[in-house]
Amino acid sequence: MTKLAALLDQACRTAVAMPQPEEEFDPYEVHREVIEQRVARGERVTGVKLGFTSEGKRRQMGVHDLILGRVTDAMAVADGGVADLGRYIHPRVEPEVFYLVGRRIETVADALAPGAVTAVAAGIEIIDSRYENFRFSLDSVIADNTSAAGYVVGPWQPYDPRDWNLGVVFEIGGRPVHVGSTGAILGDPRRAVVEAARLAERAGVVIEAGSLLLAGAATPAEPPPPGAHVRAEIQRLGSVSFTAGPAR
Ligand code: OOG
Ligand code: MG
Repeated sequence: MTKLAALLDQACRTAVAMPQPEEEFDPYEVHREVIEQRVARGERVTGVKLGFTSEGKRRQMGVHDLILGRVTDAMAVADGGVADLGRYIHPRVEPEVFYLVGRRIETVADALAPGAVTAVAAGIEIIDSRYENFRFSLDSVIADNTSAAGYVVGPWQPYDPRDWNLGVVFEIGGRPVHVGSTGAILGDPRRAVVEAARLAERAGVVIEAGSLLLAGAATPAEPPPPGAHVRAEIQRLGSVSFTAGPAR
C-alpha cells in the first residue's frame, strides 16, 4: 500500500487534516487503496459519486475536470436523522441528484442501455476533505476519494427521462442558501450516468446493479453550523433533510 493511502485513511479516522502529498502517485490507484482499507474494516461500497459536474463547484474549488469517488454504508445518514459532525474535520454540505443503478455498468455502452437507471431521488452529500484548509489538486482529491464523507437520500421516485431541468432549493437553518437547477449538472444530470461509466472504466471500477450514483452538486457546498437543519428540495423529486449534530 502507498504511504499516501495510509495517511489519508488515518486523517479520516482521526479527523485530523493532513498536508498535500509531495511525492508522485497514481490518483485512482491511491483511491482504490483508500477504499480497500474501509472494506477491510467491514464497510460495504454502496455506490459511486461524481464530483465537479457543475460550473459552480468547479469555480468554488478551482478545478476543471470530473472526478469519480465511492461511497460506503458507513457514510449513510437517515433522511430526517442526525449526523454527528464530530466525526469530520471541516464538513460541508451540498444538494445532489441521486440515481439508483439498475444494471451492472462496466462500460459506456452499459450506461446507455435500457434499465441503467431505475429511480431518482433528491439527496444531500456531506464532503470533508482530508487535506488542510480544504485545498487540493485534481489528483490529490481523487486520491482522497473525492472528499466523500456522508450522504442522505430522500424518497425514491420513478426515473423519468424528461426530468433534466428541475429547480433546486438548498436550505440551512431554515434559510435558502442556494437556489439552482439540476440542469447545472453537466447541462443535464442524466449525462452523469455516462460520465460515471467513462471514469469507472478508466479507474477500473465496476458499478454494480443496486448502486447509488451521486450526480454531483448543483450548487457550491456550505459548512453547516452545529445544530443546523439542512434541507434540499428538488422540484418533482421532493425533499430530503438531516440535522447537524454537535461539532467537536
Ligand atoms: C470534492 C468533491 C466534489 C461534487 O459534488 O462536485 C463533489 C470537493 O469539492 O471536496 O462532491
Ligand atoms: Mg458532491
